[in-house]
Amino acid sequence: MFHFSKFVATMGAAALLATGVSAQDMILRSSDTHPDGYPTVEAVKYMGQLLERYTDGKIGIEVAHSAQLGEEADTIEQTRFGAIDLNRISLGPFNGLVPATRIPSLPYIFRSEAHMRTVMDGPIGDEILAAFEPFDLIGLAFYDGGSRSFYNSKKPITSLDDLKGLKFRVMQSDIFVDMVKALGADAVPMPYGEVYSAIQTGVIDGAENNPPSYDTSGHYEVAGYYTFDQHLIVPEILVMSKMTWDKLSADEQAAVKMAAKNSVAYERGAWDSQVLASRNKVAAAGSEIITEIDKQPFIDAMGPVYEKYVDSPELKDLVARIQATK
Ligand code: GTR
Repeated sequence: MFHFSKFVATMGAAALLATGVSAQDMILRSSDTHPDGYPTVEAVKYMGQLLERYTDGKIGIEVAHSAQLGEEADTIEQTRFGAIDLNRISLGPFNGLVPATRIPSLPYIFRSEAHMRTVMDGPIGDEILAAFEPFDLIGLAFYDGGSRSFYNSKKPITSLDDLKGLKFRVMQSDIFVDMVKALGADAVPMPYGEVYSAIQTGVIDGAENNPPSYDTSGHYEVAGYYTFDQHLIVPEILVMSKMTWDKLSADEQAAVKMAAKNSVAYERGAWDSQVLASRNKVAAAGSEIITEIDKQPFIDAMGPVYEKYVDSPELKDLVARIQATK
């Protein structure tokens, strides 16, 4: 949906002419669960600046951060129906809708964050972006969401044994429920915005996320033990509503794609600095960060998850191609 700039509405065209200020014809509204200043929020703002430049000021972007437009699972539907133009969101909540997103959401599918970036920058990333179109969404670009690890309020986790009996919040996708079960713990799928109070009130013992989310959500205040087991490296995606996309001219569509692609390096730069800043901040606040952990038993436990979700020849091939990517 396009929104005429508030600026035009309040000043009126005559006033604009008089002041020589040009206003955008359309503002695309973009959703993000994270607060202002978070790398993904800043990257979409940066994309907006590029888009304004590429369209001679005609199209801009307004980022509705801090889940103002709803929790991720709900914003997917709103984006499909055109109530939200752009959405920066994890691939996780798409697992039920877009089968190809299951593969980069599998535990330990990427050997490292660098491997993830290489895969998503190449032909496999393009295929996954294209897989959104039948679901009324246009995949524009992938951002980095780092590695996700477990944190909890009870005790330091240094081995699989320590996970037993603990209950963790996961994103709303069955893959993550099965992943936690395969590791011997319990999982509760829950919207991101409910996690803080669920830990605080003891409904769950902890959750799993990357250091910037652990920091900016405040979860470190209620769950002081963070273990770098790095079980997931789930890319973030920026999608556009196909309803919005279809209203753009071919030139405008190309400008949107280019602006999105050219914001990726910006996000990655901001991401890398934020990971360091968040690690330092939570450590200074008293979190115990456990980095010495043997990941091999965690990796070995994931067999049943792969068996269940890599359930077609196409998905098996995708896994093999990701693993073969250097
Ligand atoms: C963050 C991710 C969000 C959201 C959140 C969650 O790392 O950037 O898009 O998926 O995790 O756990 O819900």
